Amino acid sequence: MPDSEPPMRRYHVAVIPGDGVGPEVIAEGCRVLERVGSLYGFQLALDELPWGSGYHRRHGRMMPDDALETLRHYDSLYFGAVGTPELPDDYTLWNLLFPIRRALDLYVNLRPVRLFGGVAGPLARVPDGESVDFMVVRENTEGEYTRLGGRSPGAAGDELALQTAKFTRRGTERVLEHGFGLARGRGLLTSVTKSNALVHSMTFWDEVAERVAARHPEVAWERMHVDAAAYRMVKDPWRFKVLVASNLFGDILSDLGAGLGGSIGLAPSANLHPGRRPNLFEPVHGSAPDLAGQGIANPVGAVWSASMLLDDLGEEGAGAAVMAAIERVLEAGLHTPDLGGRARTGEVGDALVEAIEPAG
Ligand code: GGG
Repeated sequence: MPDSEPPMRRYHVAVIPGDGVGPEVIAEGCRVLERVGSLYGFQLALDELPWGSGYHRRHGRMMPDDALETLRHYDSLYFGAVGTPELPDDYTLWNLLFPIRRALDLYVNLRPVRLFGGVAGPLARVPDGESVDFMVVRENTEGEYTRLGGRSPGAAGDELALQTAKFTRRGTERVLEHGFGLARGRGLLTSVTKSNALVHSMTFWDEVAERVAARHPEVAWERMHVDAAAYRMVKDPWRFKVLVASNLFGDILSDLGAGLGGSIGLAPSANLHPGRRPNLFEPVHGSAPDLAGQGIANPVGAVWSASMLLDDLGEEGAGAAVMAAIERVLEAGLHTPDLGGRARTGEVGDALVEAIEPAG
């Protein structure tokens, strides 16, 4: 009997390039995904979904009514950016990206920070033997980003706006659990709050952190206020390994981390419901309308996000090959203008595709 070939691994990925520079960087990410799939023996069916502000111009909404149901059938989601000067930012965000994150309950927003070789970061000196390489675990479905609250017109000068944060035991516990799990392989966990000022929500977070920490006695951990974390992230960022923070604090600290890494154009993110699919992968940067159409956006954040997507599909070898290609291209000095270089988006994409090494 001849040995029968195992069936080709095949994954369905919904690609939502979105607005601004999103389509430009996601196009490079798709080229990288196709190349690495052909080298590593799997097929990726990449279905482009033209949702976002362009869709809004034609249909009066950011995505179709059945969009969230459509997405559930995919193995993975690859997202570009959302936002356009034509529409209010809160409208575009709350009618595209946020509904997707919430409908799929993608409660972990994992944002790695790394200062690559060949990239001039803003830090004067990283001590020998240390490296800037940490993860921000951002709570992604509740916290400060809710629609709870409202505005009261009042008399002139007396207007009032209330914005209420929401912290549930389940929501807080599960994101901290994820952080402690990650820290097992990486070292110190930092739980970020501001419990001296936010006496209800953040003291609650601290209590939940104590409880989760007790289940992980092998993990070294600390509590830190967000202002102190911002300071230490500039002063000695190499001390951090895994930070877990609320939706707002995680959003802010991961942008600070992107600055430490040399450019927000390099920063990736994964929106995860661990153990479930589909998850969503997107560069941290927004739509950057000022750069759109010029062919100079940095595609590395989108391509690094594609590497995280591959890891999530169980194609870790391919994911590592994409990371190695990023390291080589940055080290060789092929940099877009955000990193002080002159390379164009497509040139960096070409180099990344070329730099992917076949499976050993
Ligand atoms: N690719 C990311 C993107 O388009 N971000 C827009 C944004 O403002 N996101 C807010 C968030 O991540 O919560």
